[in-house]
Amino acid sequence: MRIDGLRALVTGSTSGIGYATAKRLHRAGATLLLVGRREDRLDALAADLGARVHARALDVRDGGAVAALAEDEPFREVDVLVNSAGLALGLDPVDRASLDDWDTMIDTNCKALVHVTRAFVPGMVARGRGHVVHIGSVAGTHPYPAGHVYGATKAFVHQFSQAMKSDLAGTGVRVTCIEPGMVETEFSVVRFQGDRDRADKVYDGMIPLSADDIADLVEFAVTRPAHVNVNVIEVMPSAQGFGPFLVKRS
Ligand code: NDP
Ligand code: 8X3
Repeated sequence: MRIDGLRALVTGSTSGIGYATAKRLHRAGATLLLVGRREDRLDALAADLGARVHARALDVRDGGAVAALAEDEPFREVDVLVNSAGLALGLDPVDRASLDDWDTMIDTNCKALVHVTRAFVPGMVARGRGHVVHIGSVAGTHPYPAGHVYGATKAFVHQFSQAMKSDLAGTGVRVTCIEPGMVETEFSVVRFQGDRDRADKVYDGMIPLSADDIADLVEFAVTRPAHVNVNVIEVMPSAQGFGPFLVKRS
């Protein structure tokens, strides 16, 4: 499939994977519809990209704003939707983690993602073409200490994607869930509430994935021939692996 001429909406395009994906799809010829909260970043990216760009600053947790966006002219006909907006907050064990952080992760990674998807998929089905790409995580499949609610939100994204695929089979609308391991973006800075030193330590002494590595995979999935649906891509840095089962001995 060719990307030029398509309209691609990327949530979370102010940073990281969404930013790299927006740039990648634009370079391939798509018209970009950028969404994120930080208006200055959207303006800077739009200025950088030049033509074929529309941007809206909004919080994807605002269901009314998301529904209104789908009625807004440049956003009415979306061919490719990349749901990258999301976050992890905190790394405290389940008995000490913040309930507010849990709510924010659930509201953003799960509720907002389904609201955005629900706003744009009916138009795709009516036009008989479209592609929804969700950014899940290895954390949705492989548990790690203090990954509880973040991992659970990404398990939700995985299962929602797979079930969507069942509903949309034969409609011309494709669904892909890309599930990365460690990608060096602002992800850890956000997780540790702006503590850059702690965030940097996450990637110390190893080569993490880059946001561009993930944008590559989005482009790969979107450019397969129309009869090919890439369901799930799980990807990790070569230096990352899985932990052994934990056993607490008395
Ligand atoms: P970044 O922090 O660099 O980017 C997150 C993006 O999400 C920002 O553009 C941010 O924009 C946007 N966002 C967050 N909350 C909202 C909101 N309420 N409304 C609108 N936009 C929002 O992290 P990544 O690029 O790494 O993360 C992108 C996705 O990839 C997330 O879903 C994350 O869970 C997932 N992921 C990340 C991995 C990693 O190791 N980095 C690994 C696996 C998955 P703004 O603040 O301007 O609103
Ligand atoms: C982010 C990947 O391993 O930091 O989703 O949870 S991980």
